[in-house]
Amino acid sequence: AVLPLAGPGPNHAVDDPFTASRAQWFRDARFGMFIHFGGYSQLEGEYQRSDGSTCQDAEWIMNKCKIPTADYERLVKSFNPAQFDAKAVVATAKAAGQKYIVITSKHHDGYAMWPTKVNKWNLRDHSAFDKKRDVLAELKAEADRQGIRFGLYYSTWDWHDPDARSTQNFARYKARMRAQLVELIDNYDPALLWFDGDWDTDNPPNPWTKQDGAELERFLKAKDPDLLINNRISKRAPGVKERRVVDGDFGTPEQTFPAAPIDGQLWESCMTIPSKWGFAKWDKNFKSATTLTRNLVDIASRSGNYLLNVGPDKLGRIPQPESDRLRAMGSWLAQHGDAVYGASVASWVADPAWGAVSRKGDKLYLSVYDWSNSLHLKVLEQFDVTGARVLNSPQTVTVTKAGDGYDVKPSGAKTNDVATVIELTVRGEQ
Ligand code: FHN
Repeated sequence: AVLPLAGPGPNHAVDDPFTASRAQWFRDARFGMFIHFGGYSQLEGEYQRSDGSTCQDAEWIMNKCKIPTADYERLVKSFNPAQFDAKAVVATAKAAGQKYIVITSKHHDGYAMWPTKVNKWNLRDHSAFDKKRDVLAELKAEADRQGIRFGLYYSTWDWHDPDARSTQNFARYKARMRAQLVELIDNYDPALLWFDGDWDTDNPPNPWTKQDGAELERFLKAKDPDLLINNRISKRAPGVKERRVVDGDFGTPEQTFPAAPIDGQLWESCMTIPSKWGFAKWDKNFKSATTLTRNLVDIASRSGNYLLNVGPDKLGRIPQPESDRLRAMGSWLAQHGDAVYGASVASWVADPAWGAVSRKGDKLYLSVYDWSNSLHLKVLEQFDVTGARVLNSPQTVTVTKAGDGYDVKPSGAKTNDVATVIELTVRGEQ
């Protein structure tokens, strides 16, 4: 079949109207929940070697601790996340102010979190879990019920399937991978597919080619034209840290975010709350709610999304320190969400040292973290200020022309320790 040039198909120009309309929900959402949950969760970050020593890792434990496949299979056989509660997970995302969820359907260990018919290496056929349950179906149904978009992570890299490492048999692996992706689309209707393991140049010898990525993207979008797909479906350009869009719809910086918007591209920064993605009982260095909230504000002010990860334990529960931080972010967002949702870069002003500025329509949102200096706004393109207020506060705000921009002075002290938000109504040339 000949695919049309416009419409469904690989489309990497974010300004293209087709991509822009498909991506509108994503651009407005700004904040999502990533969930790393898989066979590795059963090990909770620790592996006892036969010599009695302990090796620690998390979702990479099979690879990093060099666990023989048979031993890993034996350990995962007792995986029983009986306390996975989709309603509670989605409620936590809602309470955090997150607008979408992306859960690992298959990580690098190849273990499928749904009852795939492609192999037996999955949560239905290889676990101690209730055979009638399907965590992806439960989460999808609950996300629909609570009005949250649903996305699936899928690792193209696979440590379990021998054909994934074999140049000779790679076509067989590709066929199985396609079959699994068709199952995922048909059964769970994801709004977004999040690929990983991007066969980059760091992992030779790798049979996957850039052409394979482009073909897969075309195949998936022909099946569902509304799908959003991240850039890791294909090889990334070597050495490009920000993980810009080469293929797919959006770039994926990881554990970091860029200092400015990425060339008009859609992007989403994914990040952990402690250090690892999957649950590890020793992993306790949690970022503070203040840091996480400011990251979100900074990211929105650079036109990006923040996909913040949780790693459920072997019973399927989101760790308390993670849900505590998410709830704290949600309570800040409940009062200051205008600075984030649907907001993007405020290109009329320079990035300030005291916080971040985002823009939505005729409003600028000044999120102030640091009050040690006066609030000066350096103007790059002229605009008039026709109104000003402090969100969630009766304070008045004085805005005066000063030097290369405006001085902004609220009538009182900060209203919030994470960030106080001043809203300016502006009128520009355009
Ligand atoms: O190796 C994975 C890692 O476990 C995790 O899934 C992250 C999430 O973006 N991606 C990979 C590394 O780039």
